[in-house]
Formats: sequence, C-alpha cells, structure tokens
Amino acid sequence: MSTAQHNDTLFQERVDQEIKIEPRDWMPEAYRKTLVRQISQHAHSEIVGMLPEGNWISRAPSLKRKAILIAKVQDEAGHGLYLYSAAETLGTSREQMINDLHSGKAKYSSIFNYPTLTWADIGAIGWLVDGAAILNQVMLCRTSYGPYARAMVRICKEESFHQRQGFDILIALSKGTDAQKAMCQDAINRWWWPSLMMFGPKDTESTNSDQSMKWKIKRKSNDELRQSFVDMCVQQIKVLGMTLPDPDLKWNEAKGCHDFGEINWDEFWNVVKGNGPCNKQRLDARKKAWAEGEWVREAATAFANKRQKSKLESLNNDADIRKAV
Ligand code: FAQ
Repeated sequence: MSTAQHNDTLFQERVDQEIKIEPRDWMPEAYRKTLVRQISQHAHSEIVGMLPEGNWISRAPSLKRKAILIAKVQDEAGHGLYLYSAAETLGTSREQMINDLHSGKAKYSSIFNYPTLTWADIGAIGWLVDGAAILNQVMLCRTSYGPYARAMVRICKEESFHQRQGFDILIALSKGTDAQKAMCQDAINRWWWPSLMMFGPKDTESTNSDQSMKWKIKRKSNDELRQSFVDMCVQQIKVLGMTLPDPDLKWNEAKGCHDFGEINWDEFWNVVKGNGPCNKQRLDARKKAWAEGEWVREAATAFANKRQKSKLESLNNDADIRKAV
C-alpha cells in the first residue's frame, strides 16, 4: 500500500469512528476541496440571503415587525461570518471566496434568486426557507469537520427563531382580512416549489452526495431531507388553514410518507446557472456593497496594525525595564 493510500485509510477510519477532523489534521485534498466548496457556498447563501428580506425592512408593517426583521437579517450576516471563518481554517482566504462569488464561479442557494413581492413573502421565507435550511443544517451539526459542525450548532438555534417568526407572520395574515389571507396563500404558492429545490438535485443526479456521505460531511441525502420537509409542512399548513400548491400531494400508507408532484428541474438548473429572476440583481448588490465597504476594511486594517504596533512597543518597553532592574 502506498503512503497516500495508507493516509486515506487512516483518515476514513477516523471519520468512521466519529472523531472530528480539525484544521491541522491531515486530510485528503479532495475532502478539503469539497468542504471549501460547500462551506463557502453556504456562507455566500447566508450573505446573499440577506437581500430579499432586507428589501422589506423599510416597509415592515409595524415597529415590532421591523425590529424583529432587522435582528433576523443581522443574524444571517453573523452566520455568513462564522461560515467564512470555518472555511478559512481550510487554507482559503476570505478574499478568494468573495472573488469567486463575484465572478460567478462559486454558487449560492438558488432560493435567493426569487423576488419578495409582498410582506407575506417575509413570512413564507421564514417558515419555508428557514424551515428547509434548519432540516439540512441540523444534520450538519454532526458533520465530520469540527469547525463547520461547531458553527452549525449556534446557527441552528438562531434559525429556529427565524422559522417561528416567519410562521408568526403567516398566522397573523391567515387570521386577517380576505385580502391578507389571499396574500398569505399567494406567497406560499410562489415559495413552495423553490423551497423544495433548496435541497439540491435528486439523489440520482447529485454528483457530490456519495463521497460526501462517505466522509460524513453530509449525513442525509437530498431526497431524504426533502421528504422530511414535505411531511413536516403538510402538518404545519393545517394550522394556517392554507394549502400547499401541489395537486399530487397525498399520504402514501405503504411508504409512511407523502407523495408529492414532480419538481421543475429545468427551472432549478436555470436558476443555478445564473438565469433566475433576480440572479443579476443579487450579484450586482453584493459587488456594490463590497466596493462601498472598501474604506471600512482599510480603516479596520489600519486600526488593527496600529494596535499591534503599540502592543509590540509596550512589550519592548517592558523588556527594557526588566533589563534595567
Ligand atoms: N442552489 O451534488 P449536489 C439558508 C449545486 S442557507 C444552488 O447534491 P451537494 C439560511 C451543488 O452546489 C441555504 N446550487 O451538491 C437562510 C452542486 O454544484 P457544484 C444554503 C445547488 O453540495 C435562510 C450541484 O448542484 N444551505 O437558507 C443547490 O452535495 C433565510 C450538484 O448538487 C447550504 O448551503 C441549490 N439549492 O448538496 C439565509 C447548506 N443544490 O458545487 C437567509 C450546506 C445543489 O458541485 C434567509 N450545503 N446545488 O458545482 C449543503 O448541504 C449541500 O451543499 C446541498 C447540495 C444540500 C445544498
């Protein structure tokens, strides 16, 4: 057995024994690459994901809803930052990751390329998008790479609050006027199918799943998670008194889960390839924010350098005093 094969075997044994992989541990290059890809895409999704909801901060229907929405959007920024930090531990710079997002090389979740047309969309995002994100992310709390797993624990706690706030918005609308009820149903209709797409392609089409499952980066397949999501939403929609826009949705006694209609995979790939309703708008907004934040990054670096310099100077002074005594 060659040294490389031996290392691979030892690595897989550690993964199988549920020993977390840490930044300084040896890891196959392909494992590192897969993690950088997934974690950076995840980070980009959190940051781009601030945009559709951010649109509604100035139009929230009350001061209370505005304060809650600001807190939620701010949480998403925090998630992005933990995730960029986790990806940096794998030896990729944040600048590189941001460049890859801006050049279109790195992906981010398809869901954030849809527009938020009404206030009910903010409820639907919280309920459906955060709901889908939680299902996917709970399994990632047990992912094999330590820094990613630890970041996910806090993120999941915050996402649970996000989902509840979304559901709360929808409950209020579902008990409102006929126009509010119609707005609630319309938002659910528009966000339902894109939310199912968030889990990624069918297992048979998923290029990364097999290896990611073997390395325990992923613990459940795209289809398994999607099915849990459908089963969960079927129960929750009853509380809202609304419907899910799928005539093929029905309980399958033999399988013990719900059957549901075929996802429009052409639409999914079209959005992933950059041709969704808001892809251009989202990337333009991120590039603009990055350019306008240049002076902040410069100022923060200058401040950090100055502090470092004065810290070194005071250490040198201490050394001089010690020498003199
Ligand atoms: N959109 O082989 P697979 C959130 C790509 S966070 C775009 O199955 P994998 C919080 C995939 O990258 C939401 N592209 O891939 C929030 C791959 O292409 P590549 C994000 C997608 O990695 C809420 C190709 O298709 N969550 O919502 C998508 O094994 C509210 C083949 O796919 C995460 O990122 C998609 N939906 O499984 C924020 C969680 N699906 O890279 C604000 C972490 C697939 O080879 C407001 N990520 N692709 O060129 C994951 O768990 C996985 O990466 C999956 C995809 C499950 C997303």
